[in-house]
Amino acid sequence: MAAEASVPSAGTPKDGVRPGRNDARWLLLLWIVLSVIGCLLVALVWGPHLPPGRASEQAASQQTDITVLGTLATPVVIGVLLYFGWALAFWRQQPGDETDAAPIHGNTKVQATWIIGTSAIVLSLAVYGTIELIAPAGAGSGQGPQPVFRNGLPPAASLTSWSPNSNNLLQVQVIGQQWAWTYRYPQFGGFETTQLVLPLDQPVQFNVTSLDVIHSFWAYTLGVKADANPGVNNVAYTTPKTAGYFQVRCAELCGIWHGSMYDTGTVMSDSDFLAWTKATKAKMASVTKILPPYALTYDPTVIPAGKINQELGLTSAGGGFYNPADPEQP
Ligand SMILES: [Cu+2]
Repeated sequence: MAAEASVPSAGTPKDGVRPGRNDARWLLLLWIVLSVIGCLLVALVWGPHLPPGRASEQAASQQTDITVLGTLATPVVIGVLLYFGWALAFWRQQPGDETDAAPIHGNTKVQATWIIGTSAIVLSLAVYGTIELIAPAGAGSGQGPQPVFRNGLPPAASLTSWSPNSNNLLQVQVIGQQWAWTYRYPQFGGFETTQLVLPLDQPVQFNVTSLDVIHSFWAYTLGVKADANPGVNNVAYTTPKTAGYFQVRCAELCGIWHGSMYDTGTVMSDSDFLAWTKATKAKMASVTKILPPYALTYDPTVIPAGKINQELGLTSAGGGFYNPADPEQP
């Protein structure tokens, strides 16, 4: 305990100065009692309410990590505040006392305690943090096109079909564009929609990309945050554990309407999810057939604008899709 640093080497009880030895004992006792209370409060009372919650496996793992870090930091914070408060209350300059305090240096016990204590805390947290960052399938973060940390999840066996509880990951492509998210479901005919719907308790692989600038797909209550880069497929995993709604935001300043890249996703039962995919596939059929074929990345400059305009009954000058090859368009 750093309190020993305050022990005056030649301190005397005269002139209203309290004996240092008692201070150290009191500080140590108070620190232990307050730390035990503080750690219990942080771990058991505050912990379950810390973000990002427990709506997915990845989110739950992140909440546990934050609770562990918060609990370990509590004795440190209490130690600093207690020492500071004690110094203010009892070690302040006495009225009429113009002398300096006794100089202290070279306290080997305090120095060794400090160096060993802080080294142990920092190094053990570095190991814990590193393991936790990668163990739960990359902790929900984007791992690039070839994810190393899969947490036992299999690669997608089929890109043309999916059924619940199969050995085949559900693929959801997240496409960022100024200024909206769209989602493509390759295993259900490749339809593209503005609704993000996921089945409960099923592992999901997000393939995140962008059509223009850098965005960041942030479904924070699912514990997922992955950059959406043009020309890059960025893979992130989640397994939703709570049915209901979750928020999606863009976490990368991507232009003037960045703030409007805000979505509400839905987690529903397997049967509801399958019914939704069936209905959406049918509803979007006319659009799906003019979309570019499903791919992990897209080059928006080669999207067949003419074909799309033709399918939609628009002329190229009629305000249809922007075609950079068309000199009539701005
Ligand atoms: Cu954005």
